[in-house]
Amino acid sequence: METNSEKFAEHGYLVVQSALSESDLAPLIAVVSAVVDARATELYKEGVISDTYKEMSFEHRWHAVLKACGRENEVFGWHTLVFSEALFNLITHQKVLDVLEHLIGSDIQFNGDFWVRPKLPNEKLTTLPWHQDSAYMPDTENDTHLTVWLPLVGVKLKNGPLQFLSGSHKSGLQTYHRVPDEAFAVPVLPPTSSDTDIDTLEMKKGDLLVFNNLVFHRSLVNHSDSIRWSTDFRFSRTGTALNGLWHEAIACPVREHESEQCPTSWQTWRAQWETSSHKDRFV
Ligand SMILES: O=C(O)CCC(=O)C(=O)O
Repeated sequence: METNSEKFAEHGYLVVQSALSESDLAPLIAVVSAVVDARATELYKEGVISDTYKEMSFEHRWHAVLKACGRENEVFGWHTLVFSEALFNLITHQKVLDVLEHLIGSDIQFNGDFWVRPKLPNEKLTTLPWHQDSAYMPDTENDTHLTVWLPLVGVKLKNGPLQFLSGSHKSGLQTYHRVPDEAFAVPVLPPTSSDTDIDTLEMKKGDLLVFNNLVFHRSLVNHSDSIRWSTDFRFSRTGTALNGLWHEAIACPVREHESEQCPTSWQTWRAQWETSSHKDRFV
């Protein structure tokens, strides 16, 4: 039977089913819910909305708030808003790092890149075309950078899953250009033809997806009436150059071979964050 690391080397991505439990994800979901609550309350106090939709579920409330004030998401993902100990605990969670250790060894750094994505129904902003992450991270194509992607709700074809082109990482980084009306650069040569196999990843809450920086993937439109919430963070082997990436200032080691421990504490990471300037550039 193929091991996880063989599967990963072959496909460029790997889904580990039921890697996390409800209680592992609950603290971050509580942080996100508190952000939604604070924003709804603020808009209510300003008289912009006449209801805070408090009784609505995690999957519906933020969308209801935005609809009520005739707004849309302003950004594709939340960063500063969700900076918290709960986020740090998930990034450094033993179950997450155990999966990564099988792929890149036991000296692991968190690259500093994290997002919580509120993917709204029928929204263009969070519908991403085929891309390789290195296309958006200059000078990373010669190293391995891993994205861990965790659904915070179940993901089905209807609510905008990720799709992957298995093995596409083996051809290296392609050339990208900007096209009118697209927020993201796209590959000059389309990575698919009529006979390309496309893998659509329907995932349950608790499943963990990990993919590398060269594999082609995209994020489909959410055709449901609820929000497809997810979170993602990036890692590499400790010492991998981050070459001035925007998140380098908050990179930190998270697993150390010698001690088999997480060498960074929440207090240390928070102090790093406080002195970094990038937190003011992101929502
Ligand atoms: O979460 C999504 O919908 C898109 C994620 C993605 O494409 C990425 O992290 O590169």
